[in-house]
Amino acid sequence: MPRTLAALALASLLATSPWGAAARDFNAAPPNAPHQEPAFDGQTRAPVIADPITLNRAVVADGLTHPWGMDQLPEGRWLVTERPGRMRIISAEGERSPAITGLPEVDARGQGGLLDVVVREDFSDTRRVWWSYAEPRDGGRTGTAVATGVLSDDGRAMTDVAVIFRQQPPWASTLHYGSRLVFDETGALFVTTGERSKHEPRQLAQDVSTHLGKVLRIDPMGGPAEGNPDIPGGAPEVWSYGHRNIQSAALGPEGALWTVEHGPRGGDELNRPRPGRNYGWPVITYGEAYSGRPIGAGITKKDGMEQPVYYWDPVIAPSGMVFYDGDLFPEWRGSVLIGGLASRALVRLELDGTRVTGEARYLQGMARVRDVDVARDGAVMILTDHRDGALIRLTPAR
Ligand SMILES: [Ca+2]
Repeated sequence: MPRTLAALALASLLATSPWGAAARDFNAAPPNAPHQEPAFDGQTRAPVIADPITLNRAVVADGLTHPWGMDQLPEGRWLVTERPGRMRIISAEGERSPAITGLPEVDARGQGGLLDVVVREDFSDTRRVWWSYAEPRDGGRTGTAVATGVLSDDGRAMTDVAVIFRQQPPWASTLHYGSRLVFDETGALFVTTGERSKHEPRQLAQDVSTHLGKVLRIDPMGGPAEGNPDIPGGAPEVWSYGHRNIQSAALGPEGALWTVEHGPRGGDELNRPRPGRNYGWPVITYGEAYSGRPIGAGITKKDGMEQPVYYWDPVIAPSGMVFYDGDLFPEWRGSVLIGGLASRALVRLELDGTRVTGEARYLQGMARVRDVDVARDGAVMILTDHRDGALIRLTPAR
């Protein structure tokens, strides 16, 4: 098949390219906010891990338009979203289905469009899928939304579609939608959001009655989940607040949610959001505005506001994340893998409990990495964010 031949040709090109080895130089870049002090040792610039591994890369499918999210189906195929509004099934051999019909309209301007997708372990029985997207609202405004539907047996159509969450308030902005979807161990669904970037909605990250700049926790068929924190004046879906734009989220090995959010210039942060806590944006943050001016009062600490587990200055520009627990990279078990957009890298953090003890980067300079996941056989799968984006399978060269 032409598609497969093209993929093989690209795969052999990649296999001879220089991106297989781990990068060693990323901490040489100067910080954007050199006057800021971390709150504790190891909160930023963890030691560079001298990982001797070399990665093999195989392009499973290319020709995807700004792919954003993926999840693996039980029989090994991948559900993949493309930001313009398409969801497809991609086989392990790289065969792409036509776009699945029946999804609601998305607003694909700016950072919007069809975003994350997730299924549960019982997909074979239920064929149920959840996805997030930028939803068009009245007056040119938009908001993050989450829908669920049942995939038809032939994989061509989404049926019984219901919108189960609509971010309030909507805003006339095409930026900072979040939005990752993560099921917790109780079956509740975490939804991460952004604060829509503009100055006025940015302040709503601190307003617990809104859905902007929050981690939300909902019932998978709609409504707030049982067991959410009781926050005075808070919307019932709110789990944590004071976030900027969370595009990375995953359950840790201990069953707790971890997130990485896009910070300002020099302020991306790794958090382990706890119920009812305030993560500070835009009152406290590391980094500075793109103009070089301070954010707010330019402070990085305040009583009642949480410190990130880790932060990056300069930023990595995080996308998807996953905790590695597979067989192909035994040395990586317990690490968190994070896609990097501006950093054009796959980032790996080694952890000791909730402390970061080392950082490694792979594929540095190759491509904007939009999502990362682990296949059932332990291969690391990434999506590259381009007009001609790809699903790429990473294995160790042994
Ligand atoms: Ca923060």
